[in-house]
Amino acid sequence: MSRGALVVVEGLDRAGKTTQCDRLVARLSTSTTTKLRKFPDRTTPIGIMIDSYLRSNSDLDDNAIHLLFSANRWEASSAIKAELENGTTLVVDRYIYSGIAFSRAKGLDAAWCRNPDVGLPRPDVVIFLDISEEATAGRGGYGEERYEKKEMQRKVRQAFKELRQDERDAEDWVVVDAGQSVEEVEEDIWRAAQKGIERAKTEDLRTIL
Ligand code: Z5A
Repeated sequence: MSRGALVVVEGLDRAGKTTQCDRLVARLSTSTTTKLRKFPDRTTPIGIMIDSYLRSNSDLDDNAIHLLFSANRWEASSAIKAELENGTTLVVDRYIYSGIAFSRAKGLDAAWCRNPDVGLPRPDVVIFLDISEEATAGRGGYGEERYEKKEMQRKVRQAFKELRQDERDAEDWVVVDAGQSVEEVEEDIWRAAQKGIERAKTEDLRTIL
């Protein structure tokens, strides 16, 4: 039995990650054991602190919240490795790239932002849902949380663009046009996910460098 694939979905707020992760999990589940994970995981003690910050119920230093987001991933790292080794394919809604992009958008140093996540499981594929901040601003629920402001989202989009060019993992990224219909985006994501699933059949799980 080969290991499961680690499929990460990234994108701006309201890009459609939740909608598409649910569809991808449903579709993969017909042929393989599949599980959805979402970061931040707001159910853990660290996640509860993050949730309070995102809802603007508490304030934290930019460096401190960055480290909490990373710690929230490390909390799950052993379970993620075990699940992948057991053959479960994981679809992960946001991962280290959101962590770096949002903190970069606030002006934190790129190398500093990445360091806390070095050593975590590396995705077999990172599917980026690309859409303009103008388009997401018109979608349901926009504006409810701390970062959902056009100027912040513009900076986050630029930070994601720089991340996709980072030679340490540029090969992992697939960009999908998230401005299409839900069904069209689903098809593009399905094709992109195959890249990670094929990699998992032949390669060991890698770690974030
Ligand atoms: N953050 C961070 O700073 N550092 C980190 O390390 C991590 C995260 C991991 C919470 O994330 C915040 O944490 C986030 C980044 C930061 N910034 N903020 N604020 P979250 O993932 O919990 O929340 P979110 O980004 O706002 O995700 P979301 O609300 O779950 O949005 P989404 O999943 O991308 O979209 P959706 O729920 O699937 O769809 C949104 C709406 O659009 C909904 O009404 C859909 O019906 C509609 N939709 C979806 N697809 C389409 C298409 N194709 N056409 C038209 N309408 C559509």
